[in-house]
Amino acid sequence: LTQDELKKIAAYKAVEYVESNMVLGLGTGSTAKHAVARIAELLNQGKLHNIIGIPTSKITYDQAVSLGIPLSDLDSHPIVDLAIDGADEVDPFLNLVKGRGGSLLREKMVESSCRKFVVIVDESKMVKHLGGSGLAMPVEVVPFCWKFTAMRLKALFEDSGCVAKLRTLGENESGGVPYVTDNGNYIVDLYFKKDIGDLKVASDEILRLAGVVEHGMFIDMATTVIVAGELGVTVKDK
Ligand code: DER
Repeated sequence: LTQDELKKIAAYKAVEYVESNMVLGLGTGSTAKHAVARIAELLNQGKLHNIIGIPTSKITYDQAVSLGIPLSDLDSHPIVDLAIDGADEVDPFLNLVKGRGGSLLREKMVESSCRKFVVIVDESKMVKHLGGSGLAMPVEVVPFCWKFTAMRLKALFEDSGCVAKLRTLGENESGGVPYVTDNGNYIVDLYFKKDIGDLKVASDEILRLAGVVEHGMFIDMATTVIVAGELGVTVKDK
């Protein structure tokens, strides 16, 4: 099975939690894309009705519009029944790293206000500790003096050998054009040489920095994680 087939299997499994009349958080990324498509398919087959989607990014908004899923927002629907989204990393306590697709702020707004948050991943996303994989831990920051903020973020995690890099479009020598989020902010990606210890402490320290908008650690938020692997699908409940 290809990685995309595994993503699709996890996504379809998650959509089994969807019932008619639900307000649904629609996730962002290559895995969540399959869940959005599946929801639209069931709506069009008449197997689901009266669904309202709350998209977690402009790209998911566009996909849902193109598929005919009725949409609204958190202002009109502050309580979301179920959110389905992917993740970049999942630890044994179902804590997540998200945001490598750049949508972490709107995702966290939607997913922190939902009754049930089902995460869909292929098995490659499972890790022992968040941030230890050497892959990016995204932090959304205001563009104003982003270098100052990046320097302070790096200093927070000096003993974890932290490197802080502005996310740019295309990788070229001149550093390229800064990636701009749906909310008009920049992303500073943090890279750690070893895991960052207590996640809640790290989260509080990051969020206390004026200039930081949000980070990609989703702690104690997932209620269920669906993992699709070569040997089958595993459902992990909190
Ligand atoms: O950027 C994001 O938050 C995405 O949801 C990411 O966490 C998962 O994207 P993927 O399903 O394409 O790997």
